[in-house]
Amino acid sequence: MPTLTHGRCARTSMAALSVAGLALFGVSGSAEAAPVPFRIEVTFESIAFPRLDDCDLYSCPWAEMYGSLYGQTVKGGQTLSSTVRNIGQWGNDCQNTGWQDNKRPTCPVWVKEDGQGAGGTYKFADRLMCTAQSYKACTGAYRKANHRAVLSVNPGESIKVAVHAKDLDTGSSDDDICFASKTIGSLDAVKLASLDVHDEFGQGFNGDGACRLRFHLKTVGPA
Ligand SMILES: [Ca+2]
Ligand SMILES: [Ca+2]
Repeated sequence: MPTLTHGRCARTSMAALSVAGLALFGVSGSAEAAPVPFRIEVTFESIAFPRLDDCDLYSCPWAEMYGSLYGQTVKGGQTLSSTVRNIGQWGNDCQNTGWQDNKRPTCPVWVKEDGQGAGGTYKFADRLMCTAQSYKACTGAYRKANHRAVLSVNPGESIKVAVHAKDLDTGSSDDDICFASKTIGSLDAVKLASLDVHDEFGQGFNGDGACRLRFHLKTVGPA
């Protein structure tokens, strides 16, 4: 592609040079200086809850979770692009389901603290999630293996992976059980060309939950 572009500019320059040679060099130069974006695949791998507490009078190491996962490009404190995966549906109070169930994808999902019954590490590939542009509404159907998203990232930008998950409560407002993010970057062209990063982040115990989320960033090509 660079060769074709350059060739096209070269042919144009032969025709236009006699009219406005210096101006043409200016246009050609700015085109070549434009940053080259890279395609970076974000994989939301898993979430675990080292601690959950959903009771007032005695320990209840579980929660009825719903929430959103975010893969974003950011620069200078501004979010440039955002792709979202929703688990359950914010504001939808209905009977919870199991992590791998195919029923009631818009309802909260039952999660347990590490080491409690079926609790442990929950893989996002196994959970019905919908693609979205915000936590508010899906833009696609709920499906499993919907845990990857591709971002277009320019040199100088950073990649932010974030999660906001809540525990549904009746009789009181819902609790944050995983509200955290991690930013990788800024990333230059050399790093973006061969990015392959496994990382994790989470939330310390806030009285309702503590969490740990694992993710993977990998270059899959030029944009
Ligand atoms: Ca609660
Ligand atoms: Ca609850």
